[in-house]
Amino acid sequence: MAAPTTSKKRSATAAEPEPRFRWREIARNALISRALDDVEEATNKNRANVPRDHLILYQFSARGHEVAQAILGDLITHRHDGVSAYYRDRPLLLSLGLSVEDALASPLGRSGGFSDGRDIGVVCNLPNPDGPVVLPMGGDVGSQFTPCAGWAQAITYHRDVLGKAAYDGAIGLVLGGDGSVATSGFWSALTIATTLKLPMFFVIEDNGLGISVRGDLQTPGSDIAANLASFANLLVRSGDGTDPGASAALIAECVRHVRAGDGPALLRLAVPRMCSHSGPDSQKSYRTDAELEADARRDPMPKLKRHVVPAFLSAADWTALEQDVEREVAVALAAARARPAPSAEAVGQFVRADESGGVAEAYGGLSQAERAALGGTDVPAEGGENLRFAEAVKRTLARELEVNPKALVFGEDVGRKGGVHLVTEGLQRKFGDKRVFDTSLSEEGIVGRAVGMAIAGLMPIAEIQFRKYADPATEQLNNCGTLRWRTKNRFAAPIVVRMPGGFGKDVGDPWHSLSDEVRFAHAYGWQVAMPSNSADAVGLLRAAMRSPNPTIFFEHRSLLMTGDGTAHYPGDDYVLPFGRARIVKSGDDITVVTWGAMVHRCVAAARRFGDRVELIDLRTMAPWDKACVLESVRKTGRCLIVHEDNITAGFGAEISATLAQDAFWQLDAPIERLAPKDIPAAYHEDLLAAIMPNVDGIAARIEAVLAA
Ligand SMILES: Cc1ncc(C[n+]2csc(CCOP(=O)(O)OP(=O)(O)O)c2C)c(N)n1
Repeated sequence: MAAPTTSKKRSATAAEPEPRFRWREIARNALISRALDDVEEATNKNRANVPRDHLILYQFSARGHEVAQAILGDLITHRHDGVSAYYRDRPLLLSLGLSVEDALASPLGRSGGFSDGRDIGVVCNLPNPDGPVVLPMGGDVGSQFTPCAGWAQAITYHRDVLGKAAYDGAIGLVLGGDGSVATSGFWSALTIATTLKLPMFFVIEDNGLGISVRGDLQTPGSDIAANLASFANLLVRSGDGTDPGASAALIAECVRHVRAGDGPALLRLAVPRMCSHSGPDSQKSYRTDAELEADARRDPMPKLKRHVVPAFLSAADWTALEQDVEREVAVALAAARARPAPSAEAVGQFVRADESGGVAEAYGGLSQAERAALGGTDVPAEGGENLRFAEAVKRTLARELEVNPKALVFGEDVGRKGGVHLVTEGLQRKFGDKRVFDTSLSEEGIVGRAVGMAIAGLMPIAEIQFRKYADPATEQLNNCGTLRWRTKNRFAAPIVVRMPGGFGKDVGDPWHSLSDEVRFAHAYGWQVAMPSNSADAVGLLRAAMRSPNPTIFFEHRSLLMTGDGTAHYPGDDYVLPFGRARIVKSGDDITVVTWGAMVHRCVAAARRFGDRVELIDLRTMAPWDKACVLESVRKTGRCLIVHEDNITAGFGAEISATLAQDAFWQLDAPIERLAPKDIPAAYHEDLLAAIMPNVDGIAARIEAVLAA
């Protein structure tokens, strides 16, 4: 973990009077930012003579934005402040402790830095151990908002539920451009922050352009502050981000408001974009010379100098500061260029947590010590009562809420109603509405919030009402999956996302019955479980809630709605490790591999063949138990894979490919798959039955493969 080279000397409290800004520091950070932009832009312009490894492929300047950010950074001093920023926010990061060398080395793709060459240099993060923390940024505009809402809600949780007074006065700060106010992430986070009155500060750096698109297409009239004037529970301010005095006053007012616990604030700061959108962007097609000149005249740097000299620094001090900065940047540039290229051998590390020991813990999730203290056993307890699937999940959630004070359960209708599948029924009454709660109707908000909470050290268990309704959360899910890898283990967000999917009791439809578990198995970084019975559900859900990796936990609708999957309760401490398939029944002549609700249909079909069928319940798709499947198929010589998801590129294709490669010489017949022929689940039971593999159909295919 890179140590910050500067540390924050002052700490802010809610009761602090009008802050005294450290204008010398502000000037230094703004000057460094400008000097970094100069160096990078010059290199990019003259790229013909520049060696490849001195080039910055994704160069974004903060030119015009830097003064307001440096002022803002001066007030972000609380140990538990969390900052969620975007690609034009390097000046703010400099004031939060980013070293100048890292600031240059990361865009150059050198070793160390934000990601050790894995991510573009403007997508930053800063796991300052003593805070403030800069959450891992995303490349997608708008994705920064909801994790910040999660961080802000986690502040209130640490303070009010866990009783940690040290969180008092901490805030979540999120920044975005004027284009970002059109994103769903912005509105989702605004809703979360205002409905819950969270300590969250939105800063919109309004340069009037989103690449080339004008602000009036992002929000009517181009002024998000004006449009939000009547938004409840929100302090709204707007001003000139090039005027240091005015910016400082507005920033101070908003920060004070949020730190005092008076709810969220939004500040729009008008700034010029004195640069192209990014290195390769030519502005010629969408900005006139007159517009460029007008923006150049709004340069905040001369205004900063006038504000600071002579009131806070002498002219000589300013000149000396400029010279210091020039030297510092030159030294840092030489050091950054001299850093070795990142190691290609290590590129596969940290897609998931490295649990081999000896590896530094990432920022986020439970600590190893907390996980160890929770304990657990993979030996199921004897004599447990028979429990239906939904009851088993509920009991597991309740138990974890009891033993892990950092666990939270939330989602749409999860609180008062107990979930539309009644899986969380009664949990809010028992554990209170801070730990089990309803959310606003935004899946992006549910998952993004979970990510922010996990980074803040909590164990969020989010419910998505139906698999299909995770679609709006796709961006957050994907970003969560890559988070550990792209920060080279600096950060992690181990969350659990529970989602019912698959056909119901004799009903289906394209909205409530999706079962495309393969999507998550295909995504980076996720664990995926699809249990077929309540005992496995208990063990896998507990494993997920204790895991350093994020997990998709499928709850099959037909198991929630019927008695299928009823099993003995395996105990309060039962943990079933991922990647351990179950041989449901042994047999000699064919291996049937399946998972989820299809297990029950396959059991019924297999019964017709006595000892000939070996039936494997895969239980988890990521990771999946290759060894178990291979061993079985090498023994039987035949394999049928049955699943409910589409046949084309379904998970069965992955299993087939593995078998074709690693068990080819032991096969006595072609590997077969039985799955819906790429038709969505239908409503009428006759249509649904025509699509889904059924007992007779499975039996017929087993017969055919045996005869092949
Ligand atoms: C979800 C998403 N869509 C599109 C893009 C491509 N893109 C990158 S920056 C940008 C414009 C953002 O403008 P704004 O939020 O105003 O920030 P500014 O660059 O002006 O500071 C776009 C469209 C992206 N990164 N993410």
